[in-house]
Amino acid sequence: MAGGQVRNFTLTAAPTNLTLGPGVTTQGWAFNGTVPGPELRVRQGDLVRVTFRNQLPQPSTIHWHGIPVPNGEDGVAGVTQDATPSGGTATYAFVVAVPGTYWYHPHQHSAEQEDKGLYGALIVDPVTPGAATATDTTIVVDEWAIGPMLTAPPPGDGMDMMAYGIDTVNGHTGSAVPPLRLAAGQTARVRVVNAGFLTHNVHVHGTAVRILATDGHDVADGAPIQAPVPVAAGERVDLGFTVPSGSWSLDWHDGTSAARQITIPLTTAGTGGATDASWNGDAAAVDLSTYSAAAPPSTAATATVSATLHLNEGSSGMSGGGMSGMSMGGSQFSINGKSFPDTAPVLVHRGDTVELTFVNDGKLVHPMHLHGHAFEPVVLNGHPWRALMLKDVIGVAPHATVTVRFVADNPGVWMIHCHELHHAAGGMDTLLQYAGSPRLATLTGDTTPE
Ligand SMILES: [Cu+2]
Repeated sequence: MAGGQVRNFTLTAAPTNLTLGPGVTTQGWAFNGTVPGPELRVRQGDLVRVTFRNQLPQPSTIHWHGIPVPNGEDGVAGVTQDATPSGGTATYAFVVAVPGTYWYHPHQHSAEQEDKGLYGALIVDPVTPGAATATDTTIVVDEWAIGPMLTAPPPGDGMDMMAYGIDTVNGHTGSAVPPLRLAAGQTARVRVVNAGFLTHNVHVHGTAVRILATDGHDVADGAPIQAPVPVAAGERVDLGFTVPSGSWSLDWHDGTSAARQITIPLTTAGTGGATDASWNGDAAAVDLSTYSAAAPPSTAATATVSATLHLNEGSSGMSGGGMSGMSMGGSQFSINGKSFPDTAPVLVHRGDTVELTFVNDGKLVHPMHLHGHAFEPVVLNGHPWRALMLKDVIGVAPHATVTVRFVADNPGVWMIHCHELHHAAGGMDTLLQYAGSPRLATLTGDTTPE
């Protein structure tokens, strides 16, 4: 790898008055005064050194989502570090070995802290550039619960999530969403980061797109598609397309009316900048497991460790209760019948080929995230996954069974959790534990990674 540079950044987390759109204001929390926080743009091989200044009224951390950092830099309160106290400062340092689209957010009280606006993109450019793209745009999508009725994040999905009535892209909603100005015939790359709790299906009207990368990792020679592309909570998808002339736009089809607020007009230079006003909130999204790409799935060695994780709403002793009647802070989300921290860890040795099978026994989508590693989805509901994709989040639909595979090559103690962070806060978390790796921090006092 080419010699890297040392890249220094300072991220200050503090309460911030936010204006998301005309008349839409909220008291949020932000990095360096903006939502999203500053985009950290670095090059493969760089040493990234971040000074974190915590001016929040509570302890916090920063997690580098998708980057295979050394365990001690992972930013998980109570697992890899003690949270940085209010008024305190911490330093993170890690080499970015893998190019792609990543992001950062707290991992202490994250259902609350990330929800208030603490997130930003971390883009790693490759040492050897691929095909040139004329434009490279990052879009971070999120939902907001704004209104006099709500004083805290709601505990679940369904009715509770109806409180999330405002959607934003890059911190803007409605008429405050700026148009993307592109030239017809240009090759465009759009990096979509989902910092919210819901799956959002992104759709570029007026042209076919290719999936260039999932969760930072290139997808080789993917087929062009017209349908919306699903992006689960915590997930990233890079889309590539040739900018058409005429009317078009980028919008979202995820079954919520709030998605209407974040249509991005795409203004083609020289054509007067018409936008596509059509909107079909019910358009079906492409099934990523059937996406075709030139590179075949890997035929990795047989797993040396296999674990099955049954995901459910309601832990043992609470089954049959459904969502109603469950209270915030209880153990309403489970893995194999237990809620974190009582869940059983997945035990591995360095060099193991690990297969995790997620079985969704519940009624809600669970976007499952693994820290410190990228995995390859290999089987969905008994059928082989068609295209080779490396990912760190996978949306597991109700009643679905998904098997993912990875090599245990980054020793430590790592979170495996649902990235619908209300579910994580309710206990849908466990640990990937390497033999011989010390756990660097413990859950004490106010510490909670979710
Ligand atoms: Cu979940």
